[in-house]
Amino acid sequence: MVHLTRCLSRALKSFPARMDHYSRFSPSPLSIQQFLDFGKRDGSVKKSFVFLRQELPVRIANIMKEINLLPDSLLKMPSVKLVQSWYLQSLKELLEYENADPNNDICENFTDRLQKIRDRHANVVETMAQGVIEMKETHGIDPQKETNLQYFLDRFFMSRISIRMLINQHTLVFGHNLRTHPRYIGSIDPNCDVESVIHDAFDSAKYLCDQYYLASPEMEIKTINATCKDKKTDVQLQYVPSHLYHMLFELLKNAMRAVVEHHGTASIDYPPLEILVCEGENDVTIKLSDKGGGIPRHQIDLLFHYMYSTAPTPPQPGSTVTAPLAGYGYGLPISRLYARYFHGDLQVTSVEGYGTDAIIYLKVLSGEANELLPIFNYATSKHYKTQVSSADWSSPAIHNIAVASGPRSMRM
Ligand code: P4A
Repeated sequence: MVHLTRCLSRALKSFPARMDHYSRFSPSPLSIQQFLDFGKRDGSVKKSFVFLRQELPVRIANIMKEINLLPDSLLKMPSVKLVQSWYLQSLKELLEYENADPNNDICENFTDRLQKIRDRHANVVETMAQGVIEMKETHGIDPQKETNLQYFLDRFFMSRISIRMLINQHTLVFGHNLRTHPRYIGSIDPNCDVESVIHDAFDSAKYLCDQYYLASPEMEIKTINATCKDKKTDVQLQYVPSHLYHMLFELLKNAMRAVVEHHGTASIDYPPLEILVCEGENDVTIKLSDKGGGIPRHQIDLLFHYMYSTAPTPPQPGSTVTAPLAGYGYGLPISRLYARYFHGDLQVTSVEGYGTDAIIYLKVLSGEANELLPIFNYATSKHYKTQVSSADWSSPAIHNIAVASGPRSMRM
């Protein structure tokens, strides 16, 4: 007993050192092609185990280091502490495999462990959002803090997306679970049909919209395969359908809400959502156009701000709350992260008074679709320390600041 306690305390003491060790490695991004190759041909559970027991601690340690750069006012919030404790626990559990012999038993045990880790982190987004709300309520927020928080949350949630991708691939390819989709390699569909994902996301968004407003607009899809000479028009690519679904569901909810609220719930004939799917040589582009009245240009950026989100209270276990159609949740910022994760993008442009276009860009070539991962290094900590300054552009409201005498053109 005394021995065990001593071992444990020694392990805990050396723990920051282990974390430092792993945080000094840069994460290794994989492409969709590499994920596929691994799940199809070279896939051995041992190889995957040996890769993940290094790569998962690297990604976790990198982001844990970055969490430590957050302002104290946020770090002290109970929700943030809880999230930190999950990361710490998961890192500890993964480090148990550091020197393990990659035999069948260990590999099987590792796969089970990954599933437990994934479950532990299921509510990270809601809990982190809660922490931000707690901080806003107790300490308030200034522009500097807000900029840093936006920067952090983008990187933190991107890291989470990437860690879940690794865990999902390993557990789906090598675990015992029944395969729900025979075509899939883990969570990747080698023939992901864009139009059918649009239909799935549309049905779900329409269901919510009908429930909420008792009305909903239709959609019209136009598909162009610009690279095919034989006029084969369906657009397919190697992609993660659940990621695409997430983005489309979010954008369709927004578009439906804008259309119904702009035209009123009494209207019968809403202008349909127009969706263009086009495959070029580089990009698969999906453009959603609605005639929902649009939003002013200065509000576009706000759509992607975590801080403008209202309180999404963490769901109580077992509860079945009906989500509002499109609250200012984290839906859009996280959808953009999904797009950027494999080097695509998500952009929103609007014509105020008319309607909004939202565009998703995806890489056609799975070899170019590399993970985009945050790296913790010196530049990262510098970013958190640098003050936001916009002192070298005029601002409309300030006319009465005394300036040093002398011709303006000579001031540097
Ligand atoms: N007009 N256009 C959009 C919204 C309004 C819009 C809107 C009022 C704003 C916030 C919101 C949902 C809709 C759109 C498509 C988009 C984004 C915004 O992709 O028509 O909730 C976050």
